[in-house]
Amino acid sequence: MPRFRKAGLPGVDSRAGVGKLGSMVFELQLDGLPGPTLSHGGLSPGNVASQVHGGQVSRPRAAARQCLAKMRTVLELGVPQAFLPPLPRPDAGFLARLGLTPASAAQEAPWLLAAAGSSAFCWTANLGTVAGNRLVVANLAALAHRRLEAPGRLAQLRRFAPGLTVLEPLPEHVDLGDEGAANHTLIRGSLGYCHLFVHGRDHATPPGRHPARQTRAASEAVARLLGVTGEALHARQHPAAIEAGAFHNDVVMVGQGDRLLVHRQAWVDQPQVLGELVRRCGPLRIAEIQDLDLDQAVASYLFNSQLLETPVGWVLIAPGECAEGPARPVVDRLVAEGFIAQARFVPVRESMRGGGGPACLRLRLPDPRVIAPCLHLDHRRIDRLEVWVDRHYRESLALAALADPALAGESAAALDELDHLLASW
Ligand code: SUG
Repeated sequence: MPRFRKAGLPGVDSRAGVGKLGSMVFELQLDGLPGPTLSHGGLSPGNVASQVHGGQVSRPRAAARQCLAKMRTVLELGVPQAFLPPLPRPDAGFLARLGLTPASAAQEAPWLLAAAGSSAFCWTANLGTVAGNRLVVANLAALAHRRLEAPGRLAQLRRFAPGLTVLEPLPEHVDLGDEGAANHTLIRGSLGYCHLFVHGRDHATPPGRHPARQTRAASEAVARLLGVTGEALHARQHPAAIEAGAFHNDVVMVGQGDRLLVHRQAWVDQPQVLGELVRRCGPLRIAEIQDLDLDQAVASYLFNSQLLETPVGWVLIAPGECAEGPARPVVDRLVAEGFIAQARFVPVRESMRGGGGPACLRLRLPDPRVIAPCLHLDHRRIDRLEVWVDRHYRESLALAALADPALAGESAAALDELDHLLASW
């Protein structure tokens, strides 16, 4: 298992959810790897990038390579990094339950074929919500293609995360829709900590133009199951943010430790929410961004950067799209004001085409030891995974190819070889 200077974290406070040694806190970044069927299905209403790119030819090899390159950047910063193998796709069982085969779905219901082949599981911020060593798997009840992920991820965690108490997803109903850590952030200040849960609606909220995926009832249930009800603060997403395409809160906010980067229109009653966070946690470094409108925030995905505390200070791993355009001056100002020490711009363009930026691709785990050693990465293992990707992933993929039996065979062979590789690590 690769070694990290301060990654062995004794005495994890399970309710605070953070392991600490000295003054440094290094959470594990657990990234999902896109699978060989990565495609642009246009499957997510309210997700601007998904809608714009739906139907376009995808580049599975580039997608996986870009995600591995991002993991390499995180490693270079001295932060522990692990990955989760892709789930088997296309999900023929899903189609069979609908009386379809891949071939008949291609004719009769192409969107169901796209759902069965979707590689959306790579966005692991939606895998579940974590506090300490407890994790509630997200039911992702809002969308058909994402709902398919929970059983596979549950099985993977049971296999690869022996140190985690993994709890089953909430019952699958849209009024109990739970989208995982994309709507949850642990904020910690000198006086205490707070689990910030953000929902889009409660069960009585009339539907808007775009789905509000996370419900208040789900957030409350997750807080109960994690045992953090007393430390939970529930905020509601600003309807204008959802309208603009912030289908998850992590499209307009990222927080870590005592730092919070947030768009000015992220939540309803935002001044009160920020005030309550400070009251509970003590002084916080809050960068509430005024000079990007919601459309610019969604286009750049600035707020979907990873905010990392590293041995070289605070680093923002921002999407390549922020290197220029209106987000760039904001990043430069964050550096100038000392909110971060530096920014790294990572090209994750294929993921971005489905509405997934750097932060969507990772789940944070406070204690790196809960994940099996074979999934922890170092540069040598990333080299090896790149070779594996190049051997098994197609350079390009049209949606119709999801019905190609050869693709299913290639995908199964790839996962099989990966399994053997992991067994040797
Ligand atoms: O759920 N996109 C994902 C993106 C998830 C981003 N995650 C976070 N914000 N944490 C979604 O909408 C697109 C699939 C398609 O259109 O093929 C998709 O599922």
